[in-house]
Amino acid sequence: MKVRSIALIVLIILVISQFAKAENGYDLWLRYKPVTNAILKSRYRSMLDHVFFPAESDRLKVAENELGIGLAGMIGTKLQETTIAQSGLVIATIDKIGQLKKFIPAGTSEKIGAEGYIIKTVNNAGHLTVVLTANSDLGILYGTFHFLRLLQTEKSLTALSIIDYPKTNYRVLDHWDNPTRTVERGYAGFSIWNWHKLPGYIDTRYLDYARANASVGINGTVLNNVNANTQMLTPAYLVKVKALADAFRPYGIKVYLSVKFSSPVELGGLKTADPLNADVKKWWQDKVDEIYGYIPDFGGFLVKANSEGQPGPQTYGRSHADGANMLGDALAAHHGIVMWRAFVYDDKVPDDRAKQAYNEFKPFDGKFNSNVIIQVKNGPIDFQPREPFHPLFGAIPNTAVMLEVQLTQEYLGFSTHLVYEAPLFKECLNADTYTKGKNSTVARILEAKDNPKLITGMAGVANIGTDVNWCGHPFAQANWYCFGRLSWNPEETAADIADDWLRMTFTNDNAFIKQMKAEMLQSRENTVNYMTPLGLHHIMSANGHYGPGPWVDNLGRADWNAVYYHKADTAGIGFDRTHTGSNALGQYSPEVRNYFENLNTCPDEYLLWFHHLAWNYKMRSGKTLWEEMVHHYYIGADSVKHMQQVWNLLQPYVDPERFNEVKQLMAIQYEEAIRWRDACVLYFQTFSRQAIPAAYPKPEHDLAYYRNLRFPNTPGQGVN
Ligand code: BDP
Repeated sequence: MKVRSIALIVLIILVISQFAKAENGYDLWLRYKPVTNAILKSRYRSMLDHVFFPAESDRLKVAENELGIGLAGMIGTKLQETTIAQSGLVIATIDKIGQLKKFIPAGTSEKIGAEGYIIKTVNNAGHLTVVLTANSDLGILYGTFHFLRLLQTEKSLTALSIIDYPKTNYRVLDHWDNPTRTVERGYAGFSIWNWHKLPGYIDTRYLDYARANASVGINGTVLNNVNANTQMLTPAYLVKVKALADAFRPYGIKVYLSVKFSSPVELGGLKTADPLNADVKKWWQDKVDEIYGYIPDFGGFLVKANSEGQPGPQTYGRSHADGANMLGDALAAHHGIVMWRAFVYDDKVPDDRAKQAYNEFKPFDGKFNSNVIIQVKNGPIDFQPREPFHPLFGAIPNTAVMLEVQLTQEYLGFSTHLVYEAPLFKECLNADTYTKGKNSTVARILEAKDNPKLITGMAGVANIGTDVNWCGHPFAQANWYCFGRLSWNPEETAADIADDWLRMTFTNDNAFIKQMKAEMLQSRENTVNYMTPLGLHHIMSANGHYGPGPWVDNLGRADWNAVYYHKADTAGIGFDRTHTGSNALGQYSPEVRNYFENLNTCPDEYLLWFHHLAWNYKMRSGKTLWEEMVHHYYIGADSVKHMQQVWNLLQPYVDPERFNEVKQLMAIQYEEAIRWRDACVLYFQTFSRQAIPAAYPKPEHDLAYYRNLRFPNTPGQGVN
């Protein structure tokens, strides 16, 4: 009896301790689990048992606190403060590192600027010391996260020589969050901003959000939807915005607001929002001054104007430059900026929507104020699984330009599909625009290397919500993470970032890393294959964009319909954007234009984006276009099955909670991939009039079945 009750107690303790270890994903990549390599751990311990870290400011206290959590978790030591001479780790701004200054090479302080840092192992009078130094407290904060990452990824500390600084100025998350707490295109629950409880209640989630952002160098957050509600500019909301700004400040994060161009009418009672009208200018100036009264380091405005029904300067016969500069003038004295979106398309449907942004902005190159930056989506249509780079990159060399990417997976399977987006972002960043000769990459343009006086930046549409793991899918966290890393340094590789993220988020075990990294790097191509292979685009279902809808042909305007984009008929398929078609290719440099226009060089990946081709067109593979398309749909779906198999094999390396969560999500992804495949193949078959090659399994249902499926209440259709 006694033995049995002891056994029971032991069992209960075991169960409880399992629970205590439950991994729900909340800690993101900041888990700080014990270092598993015993030799490394003891080296870390002997080096880091004494630290010099004078932390006077709020920002330094945040860094010191993070270091404390990290060291306690990873090597089980407490922060012991001592003198520089006795420390194995010295963290302080350059003016405070005393005799260790001699180890900082001449010119480095200028190079790292206001946000960069140096991490260097030096011989400190006979013993090795890691010096982490910067010009500012913010540099120290970023450097501290980098230092912790070295431990998280189990790197040696004995010969460090890191000089790191951001290559862009504004590294911003755009939340498409509404005051109702719904999130437009959000698939991870509701908005994390609890407007009702603000300003009185500061949820610890806000601080964890700020920590996560600071850990990857994100320095700004636009709190509300680009389809902006004017409420945000009222005093009742500004005090709430101020509370968030105060909470984020120690982490180096500024807040921004999306504003509606017609606010002077809707909030101010004016008759017009004409940007050249004196009363309108005054209204905005007063509003901006009021905001800075609450938030002295407010970041500025994000504006969606004359797009998808939003008002803008063109409503009053004025240009984008007139509108943006008027707001820029109002913000200038406070050092705020305007992020003016180039995602414009108005009610007059053009011959090709892909051309509209270029046509509207190119004439105004050099006409924007220096605190205005044009925010350009990676491709000319709309965050599709694959698009060529946007022709505006490099086309407006005298205008500040920032890249906008979408982290939330509106067109990439919501939060049930595993899609690592860094390869997508890198495809755009590495694209050569040839606008200043060879090697005029988008990354180079974003970094303003040829025009250093321009401000620079990158924006990511956030994939964050109230789900306990923040992003809905454990692997979607990698998209938040890689956005930060790439906005800090667009030259980093998708593979290196995935490597770090996997180590920090799961384990340092190389067997796991090797296989899962390969799956992550392949995942975006998988999804392109089962959704939109060979340059197809915008064939998602109407409005909610959930699942396939290549048949959509009844929406209010031509360029909202799938049929507008694929143009399939019995003769062939694809959007002719060459000189015989819309000539959207005419917006690119001659080298790029020729490359895509010439069928001998145009990569298969972009084929139907730029060309309308016959179903029997011979592909490089020897297959016909029809056969090739079918092949891509099938290998796309098969690749998800492969990913499932790999994941199952990796079970021993992953905690049960996240293992099961990902396993279930992959099963959903597989089902949806099959649905995409079968629906698209059957639909396009009505035009090609050719059989699905016998080698492939036949679709389970007929086309009518897929067309009639309805999915009410799919997430992401926020109420503004
Ligand atoms: C589209 C989304 C829409 C956004 C729009 C934008 O479907 O909800 O408002 O982008 O970027 O992809 O403004």
